[in-house]
Amino acid sequence: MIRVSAFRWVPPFAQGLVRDLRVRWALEEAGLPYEVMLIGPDEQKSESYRRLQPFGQVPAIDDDGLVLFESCAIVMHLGQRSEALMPRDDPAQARVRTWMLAALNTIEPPITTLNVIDLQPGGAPAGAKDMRDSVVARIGGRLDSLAAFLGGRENLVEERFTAADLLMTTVLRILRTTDLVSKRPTLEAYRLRHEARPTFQKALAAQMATFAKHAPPVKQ
Ligand SMILES: N[C@@H](CCC(=O)N[C@@H](CS)C(=O)NCC(=O)O)C(=O)O
Repeated sequence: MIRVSAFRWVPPFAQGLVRDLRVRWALEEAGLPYEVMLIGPDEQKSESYRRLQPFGQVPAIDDDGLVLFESCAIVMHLGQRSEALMPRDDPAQARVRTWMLAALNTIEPPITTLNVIDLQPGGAPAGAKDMRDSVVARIGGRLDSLAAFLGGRENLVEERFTAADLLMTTVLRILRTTDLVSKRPTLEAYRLRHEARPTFQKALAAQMATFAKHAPPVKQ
């Protein structure tokens, strides 16, 4: 049975975005049975968890002794096991891998930079405005290119849902507190279409239910 690591609880700004969602969603698409291994700050630092994920992050998986981390590597591994995520022929698989990496290496990095600026404790420092504007412009350029590539297509590769759409959708979601995706109708429709998949809804509901169950008591 595949075991996936996930956080017991994260603050609301991160709920629904934590990267174990990618793996849960892929497992739901593949129809593979799995169990979730919940961790918190203490386990993150522990030697036993670092053997699964050297940086103490989530997600990691243990697939009957095969230990993997990095959400992209995990979803690629699951793609090898299920045609629901990856077509079986080599050229099509190569195209899917290309777009998986484009999602995480080309689209996601400037979005991560924006998050670092916006999530500074106490808000972004005054001097960060120019840098923020330039990061937003970079994200906008990448999103325009993505929208141009998609044009009227529903999916990135092979005119069917693949692991490339799965990762790209989870990356676009990160921008939910901005209008960067919502003001681009092609991308907004793409995101909403894939988020409407029952497999995504099931994975998201499971992640959110865990956070609700382990929410810290509200201070009076
Ligand atoms: N590149 C890694 C990034 C993993 C990552 O950033 N995980 C976050 C949660 S979404 C985490 O564990 N953060 C806690 C930390 O970095 O200590 C992947 O895609 O798996």
